[in-house]
Amino acid sequence: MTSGKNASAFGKSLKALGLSLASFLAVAAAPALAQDAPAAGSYTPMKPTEGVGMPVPEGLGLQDQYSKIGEYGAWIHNDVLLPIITIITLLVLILLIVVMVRFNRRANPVASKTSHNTLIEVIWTLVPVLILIGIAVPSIDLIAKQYKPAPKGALTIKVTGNQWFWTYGYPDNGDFEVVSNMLNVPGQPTINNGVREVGSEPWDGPSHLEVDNRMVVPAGEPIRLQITAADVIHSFAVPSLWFKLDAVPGRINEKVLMIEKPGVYYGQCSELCGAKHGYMPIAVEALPRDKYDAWVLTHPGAVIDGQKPAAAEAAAPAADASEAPAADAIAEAE
Ligand SMILES: [Cu+2]
Repeated sequence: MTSGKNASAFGKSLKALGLSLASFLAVAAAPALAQDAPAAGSYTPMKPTEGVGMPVPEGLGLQDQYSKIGEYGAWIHNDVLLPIITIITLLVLILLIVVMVRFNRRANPVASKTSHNTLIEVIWTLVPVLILIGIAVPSIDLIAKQYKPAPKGALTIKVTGNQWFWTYGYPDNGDFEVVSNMLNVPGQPTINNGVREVGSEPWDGPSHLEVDNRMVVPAGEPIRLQITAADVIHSFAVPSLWFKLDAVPGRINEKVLMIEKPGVYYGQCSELCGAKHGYMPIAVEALPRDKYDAWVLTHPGAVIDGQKPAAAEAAAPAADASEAPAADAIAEAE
């Protein structure tokens, strides 16, 4: 009995010792883990969705748009310009056919001597003027919206075009830099410094568009892209994000990039920049803020700007309202 009691007491104290040892280890390990965390964020590249942010076989027209400005631009193209140009083209074609059939020398031997008609002259002056005004109003509005500066708290990313790859700098996240090369195409010579063949990882997108290191950005918040070039003129262009801006050596061009939902969006250099101009694709991976921060932390020396997530939440509805300045929304959130 006694020995049993002693044994259970011994067991209890051993258990207590074990518990305290475990809690001691946990406490000791916690700061170490917390310290390790910034250097060891986690990131697995996102698998692109077929047909999203990339060209499709036999595709006609604009790619589907994944930014507010892109949706607006696509609307102007598809619902304003295309119908107008179709109607005008058909009208001119019909008029030509009517003239050829009804007013040729055989069908109409005695030509009319009419040389002026005030009503018709007013109509064919006024109608084109009205059409041009109808095109100008949304077009100028679109240009103005495209070049609206980024709100004050927006994340800045530096894009540099090089012969023939892109580098992406993250000054707000500790100023690390990502070098982005096209992946090798199986059976073809290595074009750039691509480290592996396209298709060798499950998240690889189309060949000639996929890169070794993507430009990772947060989705749903305005990003200030500052674009320049190191050697010759390049152009940073992603069709599904309605984004194209020249990269000019010695000069910084700036434009807001705002991607509505997470995904991978592909583009290419769009300025003839030398022999391998066709082999410097752009892959933009938009991630939710928390996943973006985790990606940032995979880089040595990376820092997270704690205010940025709040800015993101505040900026998203402001961007929806399109007229509401996002900077004010960010200031309010702060
Ligand atoms: Cu280029």
